[in-house]
Amino acid sequence: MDTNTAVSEGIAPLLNPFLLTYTMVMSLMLLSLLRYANNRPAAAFQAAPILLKRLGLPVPSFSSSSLFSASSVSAVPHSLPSFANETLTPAGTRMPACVHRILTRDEAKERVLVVGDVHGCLEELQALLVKANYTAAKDSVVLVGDLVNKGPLSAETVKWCRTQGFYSVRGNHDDSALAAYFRVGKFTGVSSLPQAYDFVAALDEADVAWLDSLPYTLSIEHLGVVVVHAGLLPGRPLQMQQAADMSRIRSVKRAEEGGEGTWVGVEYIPENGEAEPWAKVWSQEGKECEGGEGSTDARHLLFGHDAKRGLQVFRKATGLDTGCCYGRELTLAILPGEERISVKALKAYQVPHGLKSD
Ligand SMILES: *[C@@H]1O[C@H](CO)[C@@H](O)[C@H](O)[C@H]1NC(C)=O
Ligand SMILES: *[C@@H]1O[C@H](CO)[C@@H](O)[C@H](O)[C@H]1NC(C)=O
Ligand SMILES: [Mn+2]
Repeated sequence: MDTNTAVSEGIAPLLNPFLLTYTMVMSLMLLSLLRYANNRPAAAFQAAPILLKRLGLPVPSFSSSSLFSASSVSAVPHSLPSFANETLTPAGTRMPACVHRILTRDEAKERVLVVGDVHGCLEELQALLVKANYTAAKDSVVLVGDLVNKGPLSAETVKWCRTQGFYSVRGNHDDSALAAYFRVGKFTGVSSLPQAYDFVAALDEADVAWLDSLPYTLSIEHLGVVVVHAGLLPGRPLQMQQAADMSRIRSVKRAEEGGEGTWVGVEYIPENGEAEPWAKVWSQEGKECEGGEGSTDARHLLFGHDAKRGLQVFRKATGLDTGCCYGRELTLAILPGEERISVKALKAYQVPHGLKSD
């Protein structure tokens, strides 16, 4: 057989009118499916068998639910609205679309690893996850916020945590990074940022969008846990908590107004007993800490932000900021259960100076 015959025999089946029509119909169907799937992936796969049936073609046996579990479909995260009605964060950026995120049982993997303040210490974070035998298949990671500033690899930490699909709540430093990026709040009108914020130039749009999406709290309801960066005011329902308290408090003292059992948050650690660790008050027995309907009191809080006090273990709250950026340790809690593990910092990246910026 000569070359020409071989070529024409090879092409001939493609010129068969039935096959041509079939190919065109399939391509058109695929195109419209793709367009549909772009907006509603689950719906497209529910629609697919109907289209196939109409065209008299065999319907594959898989169901849409086996392709898309509840968690992979949820573009809109599970959340609770905030009734504090704030429009701006304490740093002057816009409030996140979702202030109180709920991590559902379907979304959470076998273990949930809750990590203290990373502050750019990416190498220590990776070493800590190795020590915890982290695998993406079995573990969800939730960070207590303050991914950036003080340590060496702020932008890299944001990028890595985002691309790994980690969850995080929002810390005061994450808020500040956004304020620096958008030149709002204390960065309004600033043309060249302070050197400590050089890293924001290395954030791309996806990194910024991810930071902007970070909620102030993340509730893992089936584990009975709420993650927050700094703390919550005792006696106040979750949905009434304010961003400044959630991202900045270390201590609480009795309010002069508002009656018995009303607390105000403060950022400092008092020497003279005029205020107490918020987590200690939160953990006290008794009615004054109960927040009524929608209260988080029955749950255990995991938080960071307070490197000076370091690991804090109270009955209903555990503080995980063990000062990695100051040369101490990075710590994570393994849920469910009580286990915690830590790694030592590779070096002291920063000397603690005052507490306001922890
Ligand atoms: C927030 O808005 C809701 C709905 O308008 C209102 O019921 C609630 O009292 C507001 N909260 C505060 C703290 O003003
Ligand atoms: C990680 O795996 C090693 C080896 O199997 C084991 O000894 C260690 O306890 C595990 N650590 C954690 C935190 O699960
Ligand atoms: Mn902090």
